[in-house]
Amino acid sequence: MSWLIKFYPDLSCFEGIDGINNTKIRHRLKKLFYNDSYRVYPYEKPQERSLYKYWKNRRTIFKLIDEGDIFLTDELWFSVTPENLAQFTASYIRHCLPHAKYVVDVFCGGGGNVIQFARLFDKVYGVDSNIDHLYCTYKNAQCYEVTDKVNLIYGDWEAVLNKTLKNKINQKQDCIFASPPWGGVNYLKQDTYDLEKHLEPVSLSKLLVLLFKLCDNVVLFLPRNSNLDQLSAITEELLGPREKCKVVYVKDNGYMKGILVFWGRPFYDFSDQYPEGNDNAPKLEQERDINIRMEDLY
Ligand code: MGP
Repeated sequence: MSWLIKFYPDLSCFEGIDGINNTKIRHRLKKLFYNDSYRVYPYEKPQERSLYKYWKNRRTIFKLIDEGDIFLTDELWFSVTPENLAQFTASYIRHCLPHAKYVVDVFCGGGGNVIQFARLFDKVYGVDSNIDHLYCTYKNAQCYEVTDKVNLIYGDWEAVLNKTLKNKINQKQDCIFASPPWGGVNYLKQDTYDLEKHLEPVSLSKLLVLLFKLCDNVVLFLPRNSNLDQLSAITEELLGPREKCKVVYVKDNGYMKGILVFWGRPFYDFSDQYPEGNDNAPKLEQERDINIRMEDLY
């Protein structure tokens, strides 16, 4: 049976790979399945020395990594969201958006976030323009037994969001998440990370312009040294002076890993769901609302 899967992998989870223009991509995908590419053998260090520190922390990336069914490219070693953080992100969004059905992960990479969203939502759409990464997401979702909740869409994020996902997302209820490439492991070399210059494939403002067109609830995972003044200025520019975003500094194992930035009222205004004094309202240890006019609100 396993040889059959090797020759005829189930590609039904993948969208955007049909048609004559995508022949090479389908061929590439089948080859990846056939060669069992990128499998992580948990006790073998990656060849690239700069990846050793990520390998040492491999069990924080995927807790099931020792089972031998996790798949990572070199780039994914350093960019996958560690499991605890992905779990926290998914459950915080679930609490704030109790009626959400769909979550879209725009640069889904190795599937760290996709897997945790799939556990808590009806459907997750994972988008990536790198077919090797989509393949890894699929394999990792298989390891966590969540492929039935996952749709993987190959293509440029802008085109996919505009064409394929526009009619599926409920603007008021669902959520778009993105952990875009930060430009590699050197992102900490500058004291402050410039979100307009260094974020890939486009600047923060360009990314947000499209995301806000599709959905009110947007969550980004960004470098811990991100320029908060830029976040504040861009929020004001795109949403007006009265809107704000919530910034949460997230740690794993005691170490700061990045910031989660939430746009959308349900992420900071709990008055509908939790009347005043109700202790069940989501609370975060380290959070900061960025607002242009803090004095108006407090
Ligand atoms: P890190 O800062 O490179 O490593 O990545 P660490 O373990 O904090 O070591 P230190 O030496 O910097 O203290 C920390 C986390 O940030 C990773 O696990 C990823 O979740 C995330 N991350 C890092 N990079 C370079 C990227 C990136 O390019 N894109 C995305 N989306 N996430 C990244």
